[in-house]
Amino acid sequence: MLRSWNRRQFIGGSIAAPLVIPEVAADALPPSAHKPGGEPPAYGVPAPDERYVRRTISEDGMIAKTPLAVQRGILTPSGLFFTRTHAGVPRIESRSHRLLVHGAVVRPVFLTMRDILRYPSTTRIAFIECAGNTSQEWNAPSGRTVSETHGLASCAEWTGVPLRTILEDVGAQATARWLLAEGADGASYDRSIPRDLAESEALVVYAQNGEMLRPEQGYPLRLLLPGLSGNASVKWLSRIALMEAPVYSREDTARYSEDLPDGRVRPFVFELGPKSVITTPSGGMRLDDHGTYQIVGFAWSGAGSIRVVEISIDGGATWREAHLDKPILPKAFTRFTGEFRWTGDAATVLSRATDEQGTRQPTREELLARRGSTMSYRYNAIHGWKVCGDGKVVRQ
Ligand SMILES: Nc1nc2c(c(=O)[nH]1)N[C@H]1C(S)=C(S)[C@@H](COP(=O)(O)O)O[C@H]1N2
Ligand SMILES: [Mo]
Repeated sequence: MLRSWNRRQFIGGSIAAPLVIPEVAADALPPSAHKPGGEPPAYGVPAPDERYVRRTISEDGMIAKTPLAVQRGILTPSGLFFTRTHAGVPRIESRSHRLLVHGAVVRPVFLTMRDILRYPSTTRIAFIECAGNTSQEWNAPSGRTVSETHGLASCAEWTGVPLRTILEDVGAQATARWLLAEGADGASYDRSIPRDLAESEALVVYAQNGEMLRPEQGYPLRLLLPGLSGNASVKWLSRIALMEAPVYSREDTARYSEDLPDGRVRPFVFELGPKSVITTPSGGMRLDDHGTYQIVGFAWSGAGSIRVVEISIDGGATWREAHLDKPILPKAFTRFTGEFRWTGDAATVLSRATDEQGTRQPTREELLARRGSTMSYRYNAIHGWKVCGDGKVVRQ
């Protein structure tokens, strides 16, 4: 069979001589080329060979981690987005869901999803990271794969209504410096959030990666606070109360406050520093032969966009700049790549990110010196993988 889709070639705008296409013997064609294929499914799913691509679910079912090693671009597919719940995934119907906005406002309202969809909307890409991501590294470094160590962070495109628009609409009073966000799940989950932090970028989100939210991401409505600790992005959002002071809820106090080295407690900590991790090669992989490999990873910062990522292949003795793929978006995953020649000797690969504020990801020693080892949240130190002499990749 002669395949002739390329009979003419255009050079400088004029038509060149016809190309001679080499012939291909019929039996050299792949079997799939001999017959018509099947119908596409009405809602597509990954190819059968990709069935191993799965979130890892904790024994109690409250945590599902993203398989970052096989995330190929900056957007986490919706079905692989990490999920953290405190009382499981509730089943909520869009048609009966309501958002109550009240407290220090001129016009308290119950908004239906139809009301929400009538507000002017906007779309942006942002990561969410659980404050507990990589928390095992504080005291007992463990975790074999990058999903185990860093899988409580994911990135998606979100669509919704700026919180500011809703606050203006209900006439939020100037004295209301705090808001309480509450979810409709069984966790009685509520968080007090400083209004200035929330109002600048927060979205009341109903869609993710171009379709309505997945149930585990908060269907039909969630808060998204780009760049801030994940627990502030309240899912199954059912109430926003405007207040003059925080309520000191369980989540505000027993959970997401921080013990300082001097014994005091710091409540309402939301910021996330620059962080990066190499996803290829990473724990559990194996290099086949000596030669050149591509290093791939993700970097992100709650403070804005990533300015530089550096890679070391000698355990931190020397560093060189990684290539950053575009787009480089604020408070989103940035994909970085670099080259690695594996000669067969053991090697340790590390990455460190610097964000637009000029803040550089610390070493573990620097982080512990600064924040003490009793910490359990917001660990963001440099992480490494060791390529052993037999090609096996394990944690550093
Ligand atoms: N209503 C409600 N919102 C919630 C939670 C919850 O348990 N209930 N978990 C929080 C925590 S701790 C995190 S890290 C993020 C995780 O968002 P995701 O599951 O969409 O990744 O949701 C937050 N919002
Ligand atoms: Mo979290």
